[in-house]
Amino acid sequence: MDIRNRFEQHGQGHVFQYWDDLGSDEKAGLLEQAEEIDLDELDRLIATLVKATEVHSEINYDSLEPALYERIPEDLENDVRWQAAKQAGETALRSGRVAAFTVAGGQGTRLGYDGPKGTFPISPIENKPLFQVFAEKIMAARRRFECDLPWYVMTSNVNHEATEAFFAENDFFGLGGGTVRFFRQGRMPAVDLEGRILMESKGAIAMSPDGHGGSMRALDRSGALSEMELKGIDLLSYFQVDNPHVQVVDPYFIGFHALSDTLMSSKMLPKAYEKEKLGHFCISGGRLEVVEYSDMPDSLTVLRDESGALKFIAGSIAIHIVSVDFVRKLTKEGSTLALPFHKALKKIPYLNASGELVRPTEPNGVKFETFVFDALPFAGEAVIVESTRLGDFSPVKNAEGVDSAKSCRADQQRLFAQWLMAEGVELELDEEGVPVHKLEVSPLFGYDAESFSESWKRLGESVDFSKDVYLS
Ligand code: UD2
Repeated sequence: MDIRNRFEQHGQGHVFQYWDDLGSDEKAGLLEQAEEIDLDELDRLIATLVKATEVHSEINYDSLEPALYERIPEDLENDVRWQAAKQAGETALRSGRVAAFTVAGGQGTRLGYDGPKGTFPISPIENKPLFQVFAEKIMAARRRFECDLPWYVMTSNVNHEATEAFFAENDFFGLGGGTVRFFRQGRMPAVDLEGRILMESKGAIAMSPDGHGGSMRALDRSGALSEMELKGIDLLSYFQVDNPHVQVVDPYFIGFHALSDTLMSSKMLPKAYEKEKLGHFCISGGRLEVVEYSDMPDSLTVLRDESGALKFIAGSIAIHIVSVDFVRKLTKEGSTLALPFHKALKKIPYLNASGELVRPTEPNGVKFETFVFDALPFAGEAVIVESTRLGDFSPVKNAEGVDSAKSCRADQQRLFAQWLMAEGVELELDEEGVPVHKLEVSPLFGYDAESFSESWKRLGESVDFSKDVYLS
């Protein structure tokens, strides 16, 4: 068999070691996985990322400079540039140029939750799952801007069926099945520290999602990109499934992008503390780069300017506007703009030489991933727009502590309290600024200060905040 020979030639013949013991379904499954692997590419990755003693970096850390960004003006309402951006963003939304795009292919290992992360219950009273929170924000934006605003959700082999089933069971949260489109990202084999492909069973290679950078290729291969072009959608509002605070479509941000010549824009937050786990927006060799927190030398992470502020303060919160044209350019046959692979050392269950499954307690292998922000250097002019923490970012990543469900629910309530207090409501807060009685606002009632204020004024009835309150 030709494919077996190819694996032999690349030193990966063991993948078919148990071929004769496999049933026909298992054989078909293994062949399908094997066909997906580009062995030449894998050889290159093993040589450069697994076996090389020194990993080559394009970035010269000695000359790295912080990237500039659009700061939120003190008087936002009267700032000419920001208001022009808002207007441009609203116009783009009203003319149906925008689609929401969620990357939801990750495995959620740190959270310790079994199931697609988007099904994780997160709202403080109603326990709405992450997907429902986004769905309601999308619905609210459709109503406000009178547009179709379709939603594209990238899944992976790990969670595709479960994600689709979850939306079907919940009647697509009222959005209409035809307006939510799911597609799978690609996957990559994991290898051990010598570069041998790891097997998870006799008939299956240990494969994992190819990173959120895989979204570019997956948009193209799934046909979603062509579909968007046909519908006249040219802007994608990109966000991660783990962040219920995100403004799924933010007119200011969309507008800054639309008014510029860039092909990809990003939101930033000033880092809350030195080691916060956010990528850093930097300029390297004249181009915008995001340097991931794990790659940034400590000496730069802690560096401060004359005013005492962190020098590399602009943190990436993984919210972008991506032009559809850009995805086309990146994925075009023969494009030289390939996103680089990164390696992640992981504990990967594997079949040992005697054919037994081993669950390692120490990292034993490498997974390969691409990152979407590595497209930024190819996007032209850098457009980075500041956001507010409560207004856009409080992710659910860990089972406990920072970025956990608990911290996220507290942040949601801080935000809702902020909106209410701006309307003159007095609330009892604990010493951490969280309302003593639970508070939840449906995105259909208000998804930002402005939309909340409008609904609140229309409500015209008094609300008793001495008990838990859900405004919907
Ligand atoms: C990411 C960023 C970090 C910061 C932070 C904000 C990277 C490498 N780092 O950190 O700089 O912006 O987010 O929260 O991205 N995903 C897929 N497919 C994959 C892998 C991931 O869809 O193959 C999705 C995943 O479902 C999640 C998101 O990408 O929505 C982030 O993935 P992560 O949890 O690995 O990223 P994290 O927290 O290390």
